[in-house]
Amino acid sequence: MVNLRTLSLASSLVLQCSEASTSKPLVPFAYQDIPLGSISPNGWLRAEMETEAAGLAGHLYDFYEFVHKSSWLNGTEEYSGLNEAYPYWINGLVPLAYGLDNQRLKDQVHASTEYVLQHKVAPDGWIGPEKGGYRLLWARTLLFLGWTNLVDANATWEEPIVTAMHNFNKLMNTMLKDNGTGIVQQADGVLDAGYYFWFRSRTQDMMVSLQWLYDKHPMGQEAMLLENMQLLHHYGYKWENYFKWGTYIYQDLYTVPNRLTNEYFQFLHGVNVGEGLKAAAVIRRYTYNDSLIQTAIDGVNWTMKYHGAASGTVLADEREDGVNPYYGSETCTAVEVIFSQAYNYRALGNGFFADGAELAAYNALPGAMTGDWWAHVYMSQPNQPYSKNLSETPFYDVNTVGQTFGLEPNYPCCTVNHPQGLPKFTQSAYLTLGDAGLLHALLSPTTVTTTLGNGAKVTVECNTNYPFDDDLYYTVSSTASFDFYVRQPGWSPGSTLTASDASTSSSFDAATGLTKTSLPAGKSTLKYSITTPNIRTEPRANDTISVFRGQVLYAAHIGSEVTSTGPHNYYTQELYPADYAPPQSRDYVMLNTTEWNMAVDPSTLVYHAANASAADGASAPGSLPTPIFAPGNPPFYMTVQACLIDWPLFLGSTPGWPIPLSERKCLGDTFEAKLVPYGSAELRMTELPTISLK
Ligand SMILES: *[C@@H]1O[C@H](CO)[C@@H](O)[C@H](O)[C@H]1NC(C)=O
Ligand SMILES: *[C@@H]1O[C@H](CO)[C@@H](O)[C@H](O)[C@H]1NC(C)=O
Ligand SMILES: *[C@@H]1O[C@H](CO)[C@@H](O)[C@H](O)[C@H]1NC(C)=O
Ligand SMILES: *[C@@H]1O[C@H](CO)[C@@H](O)[C@H](O)[C@H]1NC(C)=O
Ligand SMILES: *[C@@H]1O[C@H](CO)[C@@H](O)[C@H](O)[C@H]1NC(C)=O
Ligand SMILES: *[C@@H]1O[C@H](CO)[C@@H](O)[C@H](O)[C@H]1NC(C)=O
Ligand SMILES: *[C@@H]1O[C@H](CO)[C@@H](O)[C@H](O)[C@H]1NC(C)=O
Ligand SMILES: *[C@@H]1O[C@H](CO)[C@@H](O)[C@H](O)[C@H]1NC(C)=O
Ligand SMILES: CC(=O)N[C@H]1CO[C@H](CO)[C@@H](O)[C@@H]1O
Repeated sequence: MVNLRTLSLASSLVLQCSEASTSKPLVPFAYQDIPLGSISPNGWLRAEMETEAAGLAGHLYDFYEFVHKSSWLNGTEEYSGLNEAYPYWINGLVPLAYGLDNQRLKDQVHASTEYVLQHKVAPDGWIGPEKGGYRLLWARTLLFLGWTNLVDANATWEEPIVTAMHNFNKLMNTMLKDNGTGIVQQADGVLDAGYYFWFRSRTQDMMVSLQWLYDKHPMGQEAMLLENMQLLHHYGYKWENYFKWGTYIYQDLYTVPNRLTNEYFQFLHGVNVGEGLKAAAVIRRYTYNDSLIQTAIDGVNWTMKYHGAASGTVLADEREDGVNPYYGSETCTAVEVIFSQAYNYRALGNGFFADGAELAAYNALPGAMTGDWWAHVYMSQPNQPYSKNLSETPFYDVNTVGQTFGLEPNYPCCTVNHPQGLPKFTQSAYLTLGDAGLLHALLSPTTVTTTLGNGAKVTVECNTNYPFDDDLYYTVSSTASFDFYVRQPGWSPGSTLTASDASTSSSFDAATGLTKTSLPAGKSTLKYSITTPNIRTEPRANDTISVFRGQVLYAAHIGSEVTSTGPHNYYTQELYPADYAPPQSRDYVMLNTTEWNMAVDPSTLVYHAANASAADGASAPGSLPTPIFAPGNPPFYMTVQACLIDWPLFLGSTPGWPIPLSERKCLGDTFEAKLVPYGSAELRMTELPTISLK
């Protein structure tokens, strides 16, 4: 059944397609990506990713029923009718396996992909199970993000995956033209807003893969790919309309009428927001509408200003609220923010996005994981002085165990979605510019080997303890001359790039924030030093501050008494049978062994780096403890003078708003508090009330 509205929409789309040349390229990325597998982590980042691979992410396929016995594979398990667990897994595991060149994980990726291609592709082009009877497009979105990465990394997969994706694209075209089947309704016209809601907020993530086909493997299908992007946009929720001043809800959501919250809920769900931050940049690629650049900047800027955490993620539990430090943030949101910020940087070239990607990768994500990467929280609170089954939930839509570290606290989506964060960050570390340029975009210890457009075969190895340290050491080899670029973070007042060959000079472009140097064929060594003030504070609500050194957020350390059990079932909250998960999978209770209700005097902050910087003239940094984000491991900390103040609990369960500055007075003696990197602080106070102790 096709109604008139659909027909008129379809005919106008046909008109647009025939007017445009079908092979008109999409708007190019500001900087081009480099295929997965060409960039690998070094130093502390390799240790983190190896810990991830040896932890929960690297063992989900072996035991976790929503992956191991997924209805996408040879099983029947799903945690919801969205059928999204295996697709989330493959989205994260492809870059983890190929980023580390980890054969065990590559074998899992290959075996499961082979299974899906052989058993889960229907004759009409549909891919995946229809458990629950639904044909929801959503889960395919995640599968395709994994698949496109796999094809880029390994050409063996190109033919079967590109074929399946084009066949699916044709089926999706008939579904979408049939009154939005698969996105707003089922084939029989039945609406289930609960399930359909999600994809309508997330269509840009499907467009990313359709654009990949269009750019790299169009097979003459440009017109249909374009029409599908337009139809997805037509039926989807429109982020570019929400990220408009006048519509955008910048207030704390608890202070606006419920009517508004309900009407806009699709734009207020934290994971939706994390994904939607890239929508404007994605849509611009086929609409050629440059006013979407400002929309993308505003969307990120307002989200972080009015609903953001100092750690770089979005406060939303699960709905956005405001900036109260007891509001929580899903681990899923952190990894989606990293992916969207990295995408925006690649698409638009504004360093603001790269800063955001680094901030979330170096703070929000590790702060949500235990050091061994076996347990994660569902909700991270900026002020989280204990992590336990709370007496009352302070969250909008999350239960009392949401901020405990475990296997699947509150809901399993973050169990299967957390793996993508670091691997996708790592694969975005370098980008190319034009035919002869290579850019170190997301500063990190990483090595890239690639061939540039001018034919130069280049390897750049970067050794660094950044973001803990300020020097990046590069060893470069190239078969031809090329231009090497490095990004300067937005908070830095300056940087120097010096080459071993003194005749090589470099120049900084303030508009792009990039320093460029032209390197000859052969070997070069370079040292990039970023001027980093030892202490940078940012004001937060109600006369509180967050403290940074460079890209590292520091939080007041809270001593902990840790106990653990085997994992609990998220739904029944009962313990799983003892043999359900590997013994490393634990659910934790972490209690404060000190008082947390402190105010600090910012003028007394002192930074301490035992022996962080390498000696002058060194060509590599010293090594850091492994894994760097385990509690107590980072050899960097700050001290500050503090005293305890009155600080009421919210609902008797969690620290509430700090009392107003005018009412703050010390309850006892002044003491020295210690601040540690947020990513290593499972228990922490991140938004610190200020007080004058002079
Ligand atoms: C088309 O979808 C809308 C809701 O999106 C629904 O109200 C309408 O009945 C559908 N029409 C047909 C012919 O299926
Ligand atoms: C699926 O599992 C069943 C029972 O465990 C087994 O008999 C069958 O061979 C499996 N099929 C595949 C393709 O792995
Ligand atoms: C590419 O995939 C094929 C098929 O799974 C596999 O045999 C091959 O080892 C993979 N290549 C690499 C470099 O991993
Ligand atoms: C371009 O995008 C802006 C922002 O969403 C919108 O207001 C404007 O109408 C669009 N222009 C065209 C020609 O579609
Ligand atoms: C973000 O918004 C603030 C104003 O609130 C403005 O000063 C700043 O320049 C904006 N950032 C970007 C990257 O546009
Ligand atoms: C958390 O506490 C509630 C009672 O407040 C209880 O029903 C639930 O089982 C507890 N969950 C866990 C995982 O201990
Ligand atoms: C832990 O915090 C609670 C308040 O939430 C406080 O009453 C208690 O004294 C603290 N524990 C210790 C050991 O300081
Ligand atoms: C700190 O010093 C120790 C012992 O001299 C050394 O092994 C380590 O590499 C140094 N760490 C850093 C980060 O320089
Ligand atoms: C107790 C208190 O002063 N709370 C304020 C903290 O800041 C937020 C955001 O500015 C205000 O809405 C609260 O009223």
